[in-house]
Amino acid sequence: MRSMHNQTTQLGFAILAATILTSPVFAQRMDKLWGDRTAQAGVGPSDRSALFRDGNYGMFIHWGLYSHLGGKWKGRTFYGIGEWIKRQMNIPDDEYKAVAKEFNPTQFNAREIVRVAKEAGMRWIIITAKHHDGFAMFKSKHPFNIVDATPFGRDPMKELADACREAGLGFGFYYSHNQDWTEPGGTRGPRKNPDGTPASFEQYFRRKCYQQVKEICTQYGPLSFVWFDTPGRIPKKFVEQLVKLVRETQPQAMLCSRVGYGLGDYQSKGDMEVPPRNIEGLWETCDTTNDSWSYAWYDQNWKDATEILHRLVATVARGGAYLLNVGPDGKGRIPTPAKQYLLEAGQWINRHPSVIYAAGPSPWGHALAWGDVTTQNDTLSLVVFDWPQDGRLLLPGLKTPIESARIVTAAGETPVEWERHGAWTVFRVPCAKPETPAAVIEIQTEETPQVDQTLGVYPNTDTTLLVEFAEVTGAEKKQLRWMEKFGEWKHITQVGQWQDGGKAVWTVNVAEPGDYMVELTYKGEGRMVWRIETDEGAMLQNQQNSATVYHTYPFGRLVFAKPGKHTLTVSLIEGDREQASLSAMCFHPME
Ligand code: FHN
Repeated sequence: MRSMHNQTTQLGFAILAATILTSPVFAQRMDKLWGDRTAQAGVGPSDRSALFRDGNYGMFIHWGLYSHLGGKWKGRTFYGIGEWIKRQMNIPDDEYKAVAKEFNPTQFNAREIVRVAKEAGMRWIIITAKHHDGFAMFKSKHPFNIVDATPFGRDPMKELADACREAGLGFGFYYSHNQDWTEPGGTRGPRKNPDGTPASFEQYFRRKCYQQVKEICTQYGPLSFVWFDTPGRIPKKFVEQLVKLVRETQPQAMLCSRVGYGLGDYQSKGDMEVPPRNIEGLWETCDTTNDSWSYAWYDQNWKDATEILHRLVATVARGGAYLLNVGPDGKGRIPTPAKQYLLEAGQWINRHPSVIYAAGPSPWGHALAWGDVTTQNDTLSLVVFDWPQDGRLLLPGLKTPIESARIVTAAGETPVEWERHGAWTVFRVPCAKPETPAAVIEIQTEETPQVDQTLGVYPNTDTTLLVEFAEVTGAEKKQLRWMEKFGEWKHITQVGQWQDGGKAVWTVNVAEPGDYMVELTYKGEGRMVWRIETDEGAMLQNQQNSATVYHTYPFGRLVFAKPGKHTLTVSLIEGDREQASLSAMCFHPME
């Protein structure tokens, strides 16, 4: 199982391909590309947002001419998100366009894709109608399209739209409105027309973008979404025209914030970003089943069912919707491992629909050590991935009286006893995990659940304290993101720029006194001495080496003498203060 905690640890072992990709400048550039990530307010409950708000889980599909290349050009592999192969491998326009003559996805089966999405528990599909390469996967007046330029000759978007409708799934299009690498005037496209005259963005917009958006909005029946991407520096007037067009032709369609200028209906987070704390309003995280969005022959870094569910549940618990991508290959088939893990996850969702659909966010505001919590009115669903071995599931901070508690499995419901110990509720559970990948305990509270959100330190489960939740003085708390190949973004909150006396302070609620092995996750340069102190006077100081990637280092044993609220302070005593970047502290209860 690859929990998100483990993933963070694993980041430490990854090799950074190019330091430029980690630079803040590059990350800022992505901010520009993803655009103003605010969204329009005022979408009410009975309107077009209903599917998005209640469905919480959709399928994203990146499929295009690049899928035929599958990450390989003239015998060389591009190790990055596959749909960028044209640009990253500098494939000349005429050679790229000629690929269309070989693109014949005869195994494409819209009904099969819809079956997978439906059985996976997804409530809508959004597919790339045109990506940055400029190739239209639908019948268009522009000749560079799948119906007119390939031997395939079918309109797969029509087939998929119909299949979704038939199966009762929402359907939407991704459209790259700003970048078009093969159309004169498109961003990053040719600067000149074939006759040598200069090409303008306005020209690209009028002749291709606007016309094609009209086509996708009028040829495929009602759409639930129009998902524009990478607005970059597109002038506002063009975005306004697209928004007007979508509103007029597809009044039920939701627009994501990547249309630009805050004109979307909901916020789209950064690629592959599951936020650590709850976010208000309508928002989505788009993620992918492996590293690439589109099919790449070498990419076997699949998320298994556990990881898919972990990320889905975490997103829903933070208040968002999860849009999970698959990249069908050049023949039109979803890769088998993606299918298998999605369907496995779907079986679990099918057993626990109320954990996902129309579920509210966790009153804790963040993940808990063993998993996460979603809600339906006064019912809390505790989704337990890391099942405690000692028959006690500990829940910190629930202030509202509990009416009933039960373990819910496919076989039925088993009542659970509980006791209150200070701010903690201890549920008496079987030592064996009742269900995999996650067990669900449903708690009915007597009234709307009220919670003290203080982070818990658990006596029977490892606890990771992210710096996201620390008060920081004399150092800088900042979100970092980077990619290790190209386009597969990693996100972390870290504390850097340590001044003398700088510190990160967590307030925690310790369930039981005891001994804990403490680890720190950080990166930097050379040896570093860190100090960890508690408000009880316990202190741990130790030296460890560092690396240019995040790595988790053991620091030693720390003792809590009394249960209850404590503060934990981490400071850098010696080491390169500029380079030191702390991301988390972890507590392992000692036997
Ligand atoms: O550049 C694209 C990328 O290829 C992919 O489509 C993702 C999906 O969110 N959007 C852009 C980068 O953010």
